Amino acid sequence: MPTTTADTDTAVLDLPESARRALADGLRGRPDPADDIDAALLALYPLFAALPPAALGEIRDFGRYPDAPAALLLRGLPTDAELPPTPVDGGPARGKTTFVSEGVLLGLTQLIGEPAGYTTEKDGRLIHDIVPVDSGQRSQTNQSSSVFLNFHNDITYDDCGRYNVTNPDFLILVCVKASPDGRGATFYASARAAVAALDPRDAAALREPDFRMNAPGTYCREHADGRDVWSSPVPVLSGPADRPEIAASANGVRPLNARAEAAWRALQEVCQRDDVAFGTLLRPGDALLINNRKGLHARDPFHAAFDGRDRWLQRTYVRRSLWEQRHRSTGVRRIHH
Ligand SMILES: O=C(O)CCC(=O)C(=O)O
Repeated sequence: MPTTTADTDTAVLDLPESARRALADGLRGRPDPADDIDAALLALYPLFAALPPAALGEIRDFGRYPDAPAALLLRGLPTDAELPPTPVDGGPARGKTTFVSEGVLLGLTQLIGEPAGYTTEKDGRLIHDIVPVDSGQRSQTNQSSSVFLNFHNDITYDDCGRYNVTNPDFLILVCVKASPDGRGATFYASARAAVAALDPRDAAALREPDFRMNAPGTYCREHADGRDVWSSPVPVLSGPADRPEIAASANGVRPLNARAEAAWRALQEVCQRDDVAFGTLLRPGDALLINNRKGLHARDPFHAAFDGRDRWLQRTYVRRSLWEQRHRSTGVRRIHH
């Protein structure tokens, strides 16, 4: 059974060695799933459905129930025996000859929803390589390394100007390589835990549409000629008091009045508290399942040498259903503008 940390709304689940071995056997020799994503998903389905029932139930619940943990750390997953150098350009690794991490990512994804890609994020790929990039070291993007990546949720900027509707419901991070300097911890602060720690006046102010959110840094750089792209005024918190939804851009939140400014600062402060945020240094064999609506995530700085040994995660964006974003379809299944 998972270890649940009630205050932080997170759970840790260690898979038994027999489950790791079964997945490792099933993933051995598989082709690159990017070659035919639906064929890969189909082949992965029975493999992951054969996980021990307690673990399978926990992962399925994570994807379904409002009262399930907001983040779930799975440990004891199989890893690739040999790895090429960590890519340095934010793109996929050249020379990866086994696809265990990709199989783990997609197999878990399929237990909670559908992998979804966006042309404005990693060129529409379904598997994202999260690696430090020299030119983005200090940016508020997943390419950064030398700065704290602020508490945020992942936004897929919607040209229709709708801020939150088509964001991923979940993201999954699989660790391929940990940072050699032992830093780069990932954090998750659930909205529920944050609200419980906030002054009620600040929580109320965060529910007002008094904030503008910047589009993701990669969107601004690659799709808006380096300009910021501010949303219309939106709230940070929404939904029922006992199950709030939260949204905040890593690349900038602009409070529109003094009350909103104070509340935004208070939120940043409580997210730094150990009793609010869950922190983990991801290692190979770990996968962190993140509910992108129930909470915000962040990452500590780490040293990047761009020498092929740097920290390397892989990520998928997961939608419960692809239906609500059909207006963004590129015509290629799963890929959206
Ligand atoms: O690198 C990490 O641990 C977090 C990555 C992240 O913030 C993201 O993928 O949005």
